[in-house]
Amino acid sequence: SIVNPLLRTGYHFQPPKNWINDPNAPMYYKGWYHFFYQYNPKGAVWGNIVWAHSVSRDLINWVALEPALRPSIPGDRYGCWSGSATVLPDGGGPVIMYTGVDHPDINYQVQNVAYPKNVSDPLLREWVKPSHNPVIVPEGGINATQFRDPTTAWRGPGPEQWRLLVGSAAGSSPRGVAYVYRSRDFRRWRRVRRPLHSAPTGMWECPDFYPVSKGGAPRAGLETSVPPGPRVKHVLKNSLDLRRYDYYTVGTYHPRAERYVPDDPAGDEHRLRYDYGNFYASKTFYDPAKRRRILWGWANESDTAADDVAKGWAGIQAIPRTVWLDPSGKQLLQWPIEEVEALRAKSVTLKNRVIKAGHHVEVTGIQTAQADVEVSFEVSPSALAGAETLDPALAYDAERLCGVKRADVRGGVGPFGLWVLASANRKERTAVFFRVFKPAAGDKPVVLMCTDPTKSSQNPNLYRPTFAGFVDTDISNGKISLRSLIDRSVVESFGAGGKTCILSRVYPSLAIGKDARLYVFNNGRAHVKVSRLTAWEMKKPVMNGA
Ligand code: DQQ
Repeated sequence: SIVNPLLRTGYHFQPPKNWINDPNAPMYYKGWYHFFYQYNPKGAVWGNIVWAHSVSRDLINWVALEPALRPSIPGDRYGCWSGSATVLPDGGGPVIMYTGVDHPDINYQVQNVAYPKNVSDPLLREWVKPSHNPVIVPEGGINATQFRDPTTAWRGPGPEQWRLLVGSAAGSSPRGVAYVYRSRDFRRWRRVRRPLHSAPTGMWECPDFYPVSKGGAPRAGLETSVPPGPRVKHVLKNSLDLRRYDYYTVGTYHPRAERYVPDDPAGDEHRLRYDYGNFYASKTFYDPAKRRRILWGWANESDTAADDVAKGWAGIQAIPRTVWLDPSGKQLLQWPIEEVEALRAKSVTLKNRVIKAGHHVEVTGIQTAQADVEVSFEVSPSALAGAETLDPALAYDAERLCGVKRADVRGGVGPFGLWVLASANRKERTAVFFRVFKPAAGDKPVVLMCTDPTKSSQNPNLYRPTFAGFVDTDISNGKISLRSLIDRSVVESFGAGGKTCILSRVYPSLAIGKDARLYVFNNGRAHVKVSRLTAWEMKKPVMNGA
């Protein structure tokens, strides 16, 4: 089969060809952002995994270097899997801890360490693996086939000051587990007997653990070793192997006991997600240059493996996001890093445009296959009384709710939002929208955010589930905002200033290149006002020489 090359993303991180998956060891070092990722140098399917390496001054324009880690020692002969970097204090340079597979059939996993050959090279081109690898092996009943993805290390009390987590699974159900290891030198690691935390979710891949500032300046991040305190909470994120999504809890870290307790006792069941779409194996790092914490996440393809082979590539990284704690303390907020705005080119703006019930308006004057759209909606507060009632059986299941109440199902207040990557006849369109439900007595209205790609393409061989999350926002003033980053075969949306995010991969067959259009739609019974909408064409950055 032939896949239209115009479906390849323009400003999302990608190598020129082949398969990519997890982000690895993001860091800032001597004026450069470093990004490593799981990469198959031989094809567009998973396998032969090495650590590819790119560097950037701005997290947007990328230069590809030689792979940093490839199988070369007994401890990684069958693969260099995911891991993280720790930049040592006082000019000590960075250290990478990563998972090596040292046995082919059972995927026996160990943890290795690697150092730059030359810490004064800001590009960190060459990495060496000391002969004392592996430095952590599965012992004491740990399942050797479910033991991987070491985190960035942080410092705590005691002589073995460094700590990190390794993701695992224990028991037959099994529980997801994050084991803590301590070290003074990144060479000898000792496991703390009880894990930092565990939950009945299945295997935890790619754990991430970091402090966030409570009541701090908006968007401010904290260095990974900042200890807990009255103004510092911690976040634990895990990637669910079985469900293929990343979830997190906000909670309290107790360094002496090496325990973490989520604030919401049901947090491991309710499962706040960074993203309710296609976003996995994510990882954050602290950027000392701009004092922020940045989140990277992998977005897999949702076409067929055969199409990936035909394209010659598979997988992208989401646009890096700044993450910080919402003032409520209950969840995180995310926003595309400000640098992405440097790609904004020609724009159009709509102001105070009323979209009547059942109507839509096209946004014309720019090309929108590769665009950034920011929109503020307003419904009159009195119209909120006309919102639909929420089926109690679906009240906790955003995904099912959106599966039933798709973009084309007429509502009361909403569905309203954007049709992106739409064809001129609108046969193809991906809907990104909100739908408001009447509150139970005394509560605030419930806001659902959805991406509905069921009409995104005429191509029948695509995986196109609806994606959805609730938005914990007070819409009683009638206002809500949406931002969507559109990039040819990806739509990355941020609801209510980054409270709820959804990334979706779509592969139009008509709405490609110049033929892609953008609309605002309202399929509810209440009028909706677009108080302001600006859409920008996005330029193509330097992307690894592609
Ligand atoms: N991908 C890596 C593993 C990790 C998984 C292998 C998550 O280390 O657990 O490519 O996508």
